[in-house]
Amino acid sequence: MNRDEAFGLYKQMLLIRRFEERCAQLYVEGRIGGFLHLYIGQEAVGVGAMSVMRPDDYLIAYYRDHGYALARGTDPRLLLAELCGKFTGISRGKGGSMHFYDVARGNFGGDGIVGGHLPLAAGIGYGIRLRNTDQVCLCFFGDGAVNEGAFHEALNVSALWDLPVVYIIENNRYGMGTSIDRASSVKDLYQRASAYGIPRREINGMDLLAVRNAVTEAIERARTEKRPTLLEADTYRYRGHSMSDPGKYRTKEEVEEMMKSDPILLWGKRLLEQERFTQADLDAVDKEVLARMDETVAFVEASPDPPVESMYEDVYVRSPYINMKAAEKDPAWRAAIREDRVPPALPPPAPAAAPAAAPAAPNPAEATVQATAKVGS
Ligand SMILES: Cc1ncc(C[n+]2csc(CCOP(=O)(O)OP(=O)(O)O)c2C)c(N)n1
Ligand SMILES: [Mg+2]
Repeated sequence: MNRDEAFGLYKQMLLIRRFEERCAQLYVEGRIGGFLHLYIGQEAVGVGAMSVMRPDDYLIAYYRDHGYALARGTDPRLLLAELCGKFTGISRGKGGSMHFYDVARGNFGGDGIVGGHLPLAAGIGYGIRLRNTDQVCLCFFGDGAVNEGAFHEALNVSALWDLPVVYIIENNRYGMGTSIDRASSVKDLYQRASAYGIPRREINGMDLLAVRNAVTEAIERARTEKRPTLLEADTYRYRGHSMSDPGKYRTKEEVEEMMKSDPILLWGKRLLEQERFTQADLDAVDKEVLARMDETVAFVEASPDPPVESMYEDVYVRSPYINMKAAEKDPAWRAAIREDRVPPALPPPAPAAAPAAAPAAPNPAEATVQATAKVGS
């Protein structure tokens, strides 16, 4: 990795952090509806893994999915618009936080059912095998998913059919308010792969370089040997499970202790000590990211709400498996299948010279808001 690339990854992690801090604010203001699960603290996993994928590879993830879309290069304006239910959103405002899809970038999105997308990842892997390409699929999920039957089904067929899928557990120690100690008989979650003869490894998920190295090795195995891997990235979420979680199942001291190994701080330290960047360089990029967020919010504020008719759109797809003759007699189907609804062309982001309006937290790890709003998932 060269110096510019190292700096670019810092900027990506910072963009995710600042994007989500802004999301928390907008949620409290009632401008984001539905659920909101923040990735803050876990950025090194998504950014590290994404940085070694090829543009034609695939990813599929769980509901804590903002970081993957941003690291994969989806425009933050489309993502924030999605969160605010705007028609300019990446899923036309119908998906919200848990459903950031971007087909052009091979992003099969977030999934709200714990473990539900693991068999889909196996299916993507099977599709790759059938087309006989050397693509791979990365599949991200939480520690809670390893106790779901779907995890075991997916791992079994992936090993049996030699599927090029890299399964990545983001072990943040809790599934909602239940600690891993109360949920799993085996604490080393990666060892579960041994039951299926799948290569496995545990990594420090706060260390971007460790993530990159392990994912590089796993991707190489998937591409060349067509074999799956299970990685367990040890990480931590600073915020509650979702915005409605007051976090009473853990102590403030525990959270503060974990923040000492904040992935952005650690990577920033590396840039200063090994790559000859200065603190002024890091501050400047933070300003640039904050200005980009102001611009993102302005775009969303100027965006229209979805028209009522759009409620009936995006319900069906044309498919060889559907009786098209019967379907096309149905006016609702015909309305739903309109194919002229492509996302609007976006103007390029303005140059990032404007000073940030939102106050910069001096230390990204300190900017925590334990907001309480709706009760639920
Ligand atoms: C099948 C299923 N069971 C329960 C839920 C409710 N639920 C939503 S998130 C969650 C916790 C999952 O924790 P984990 O997999 O560790 O991911 P994290 O939120 O910690 O990132 C639960 C139980 C669900 N969405 N789907
Ligand atoms: Mg968890």
